[in-house]
Amino acid sequence: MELEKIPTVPTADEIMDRSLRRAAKRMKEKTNKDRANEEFVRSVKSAVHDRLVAIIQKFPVFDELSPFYREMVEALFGIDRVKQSLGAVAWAAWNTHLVGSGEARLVRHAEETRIVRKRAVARISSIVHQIDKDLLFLNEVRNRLRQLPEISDEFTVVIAGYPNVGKSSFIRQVSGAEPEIAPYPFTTKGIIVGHRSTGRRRVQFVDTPGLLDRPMEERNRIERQALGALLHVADVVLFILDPSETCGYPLEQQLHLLAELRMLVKAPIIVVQNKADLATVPDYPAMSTVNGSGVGEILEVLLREQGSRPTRRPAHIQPEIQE
Ligand SMILES: Nc1nc2c(ncn2[C@@H]2O[C@H](COP(=O)(O)OP(=O)(O)OP(=O)(O)O)[C@@H](O)[C@H]2O)c(=O)[nH]1
Ligand SMILES: [Mg+2]
Repeated sequence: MELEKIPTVPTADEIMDRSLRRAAKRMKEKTNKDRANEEFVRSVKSAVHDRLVAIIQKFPVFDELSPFYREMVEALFGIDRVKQSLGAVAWAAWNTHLVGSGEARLVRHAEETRIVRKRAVARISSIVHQIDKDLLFLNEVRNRLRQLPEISDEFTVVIAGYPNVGKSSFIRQVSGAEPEIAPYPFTTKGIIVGHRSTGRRRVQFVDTPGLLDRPMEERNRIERQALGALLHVADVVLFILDPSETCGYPLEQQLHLLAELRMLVKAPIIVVQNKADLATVPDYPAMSTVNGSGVGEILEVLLREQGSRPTRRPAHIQPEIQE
């Protein structure tokens, strides 16, 4: 996946150190002292400029990402904020080029070429250090985007519900995924993917962070990742209720969230109540991921949907715009 290939974003100091080292090597090749100083400035300018441009080029074009991954970047960092930092890097590359080229011309005619050389390096270094925060931020983005799971075009079950209802416990039971399970909300903070083979086909299970029943604008970055998966990669949704309310949230709120998702999500939603070892309500099939009761039956219901779904494209490929 493209997002895995973004290389480390260097800090301002790293960019300067490397560029100066490269320039020093080049400088040694010149016997004339003035020529050597000019070569040094040109070399620093090019090295810094090229490194900055490379950073921008290695980031994906966000508008070309699939809706799911675009939604993930938006949820985690905000696409505009990332674009702003990339814009700052472009600004620094352009200014390095301008300042460096201007100073290199001055070196040639200067009385004291060494002084001009030092001034040129100081000016370029100042430009690069002005974007140090952007470079650090972009490296943070890079590190996080690399961890995003690969979503394939296999039949995909997205598991959703309130926090702490047993979503991760379910995916652990039915697939190879091993998410953390804990008796408090928001244990799962990102999207987790697991697989299960049924005959010749594989099913992809996507565990999501818990969602709260609240207005969209109040939802945090963790919840918005869950929505991204529900909206963009689900062939079918398994919505888990916890009627025992040991999750810490009333059943009524959980049902409100279900009603909202029914309006938002295009994929069919299958509802199940978990923690049947503690409590059950009428109307929904029941299971317990603790003692395993009902889990097999729910799995069968989910897999029945598999035959009726067309295969999707991989989530990292932008669908063509329909005329
Ligand atoms: N009694 C009982 N407890 C369960 C059952 N399933 C899960 N639990 C417990 O409920 C708690 C939450 O389980 P998780 O699987 O982490 O829940 P989650 O929905 O993934 O939680 P978040 O990631 O925080 O949204 C854990 O303490 C589990 O042991 C069940 O069927 N019965
Ligand atoms: Mg979880």
